[in-house]
Amino acid sequence: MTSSLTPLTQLAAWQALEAHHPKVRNLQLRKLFADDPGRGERMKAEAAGIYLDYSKHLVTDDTLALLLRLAEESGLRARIEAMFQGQRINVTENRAVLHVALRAPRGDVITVDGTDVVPQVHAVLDRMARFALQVRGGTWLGHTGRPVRNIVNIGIGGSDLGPVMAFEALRHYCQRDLTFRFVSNVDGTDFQEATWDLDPEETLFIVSSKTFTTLETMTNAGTAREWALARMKDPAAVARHFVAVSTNAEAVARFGIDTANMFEFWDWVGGRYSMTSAIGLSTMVAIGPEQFRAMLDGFHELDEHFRTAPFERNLPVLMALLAIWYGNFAGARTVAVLPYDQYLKRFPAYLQQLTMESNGKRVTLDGAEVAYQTSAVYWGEPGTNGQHSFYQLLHQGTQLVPCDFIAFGQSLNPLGRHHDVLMANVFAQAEALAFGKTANEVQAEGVPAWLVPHRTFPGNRPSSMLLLERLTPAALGKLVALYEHSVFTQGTILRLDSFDQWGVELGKALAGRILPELESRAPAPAAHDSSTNALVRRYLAGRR
Ligand code: G6Q
Repeated sequence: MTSSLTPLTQLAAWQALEAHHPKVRNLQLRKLFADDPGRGERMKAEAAGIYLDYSKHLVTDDTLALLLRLAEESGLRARIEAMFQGQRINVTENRAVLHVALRAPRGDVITVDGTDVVPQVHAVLDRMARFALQVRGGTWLGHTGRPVRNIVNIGIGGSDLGPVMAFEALRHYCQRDLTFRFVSNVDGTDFQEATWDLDPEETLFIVSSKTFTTLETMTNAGTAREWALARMKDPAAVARHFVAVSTNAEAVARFGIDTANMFEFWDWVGGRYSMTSAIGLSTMVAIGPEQFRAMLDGFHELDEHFRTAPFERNLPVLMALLAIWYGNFAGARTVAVLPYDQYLKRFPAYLQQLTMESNGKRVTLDGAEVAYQTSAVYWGEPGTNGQHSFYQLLHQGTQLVPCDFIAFGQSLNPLGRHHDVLMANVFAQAEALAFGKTANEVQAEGVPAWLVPHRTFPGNRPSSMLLLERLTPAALGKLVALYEHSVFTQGTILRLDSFDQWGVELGKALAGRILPELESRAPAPAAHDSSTNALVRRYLAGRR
């Protein structure tokens, strides 16, 4: 590292990138491809079964060389090692960051404060597997002796988005005679709609909460207990119908869940990095322990790639460097994530938390205000649906939106011509974005002059293409790990603590102050600003 004291924007590589930008600001993808017929073959990287085509980006070999220098000057290599070695790199919470230990094979050694955590990880995985097999085999009986058939995960944020995304992504591998539901929102509608058709005697709740204090989760868990006991009457039923995933055994016991039915994890697992911990219990019940282990192996393969591959062939590093290029040098503010696989319909929502809660920060690790862009806004929808909605803006709007296309060579549901149609579309979209259609080309088709501007596509719109063979549990693991490490790389270069989330606290605290006013039906005069006071009064008037 040049020096952690040298501000990022003063690093030689950063300054070189600034000097380089004017030289490439007018790059044209059409020309780049015409001048270099091998570009599409050359600008690719492949590892762990993921093929990344980054040739349709507005960069030259020089741009990439400078970005790679930036990674070196930012001390990325040392920081990766610090993470893998269990150092407390989450400085504002004084914690190690070891989601990589959750997928380390048995026998690996990863220590936190002198203790090897890998045996603990596998002990919990083994307990999860025993439990999952009981539920899947119909031998986990409810209080009235009937097998559990419905599994409801209650959790929010990191304790929901991973499980629900993984369930949707891996539906193909799920045991179909079990029903899975996910309740996260404190809006009672979420609980009501998730449970209205379920029989409490056959329903098991997994209360997933690292802290076991989260308002939404505890409110939903309390409602679930009432719902179950309204039918079964006997408080002893809680032991058969509730299990917990948490780091807080005391609070779990206080809730009435037998701690023998608690699956633990550790403070070195961040919420949004927790889907491979016991937070993945619903996933394991859904797909079975063997497939869950295959998913962990996929994560691990990508972890090892990230740790060992040279940066110029390192997929997460390349993706992160491109993100930094667009956010800080090319003026992009958002990234569209466009999976061409219906099973990945919740993947963009999952990535929103991973990316924006990690790097949506405005101060560096040492508290100094940043003088550059941090995280982009991530958003997206599966293709081809998005094509009939917001792609208009991607093709002809005024904003630069780099796109991540994700596609699979083989379909899990090979029906007729569907998959070829799907893949033709994903390739075509990347092609259309990059190369567009000129006014001359439009004119040549006989389009009347007045319509030509409307039908012209400027092109030159960048995208990455991530191609994988098949959406298996392992492939999902690789894909998630790819983004996790890209986020970490961006956070490292941008000098952020990618593992805290202080930005969620203020709203929580203010809600805690407003709630008593709402529940007591008594607005506290002048408790807030005039707008909030008026809103509280109006709401309470409506309640009467
Ligand atoms: C994620 C965040 C956050 C967290 C939820 C739920 O990184 O920490 O989304 O996962 O607030 O917290 P609990 O698991 O403690 O209920």
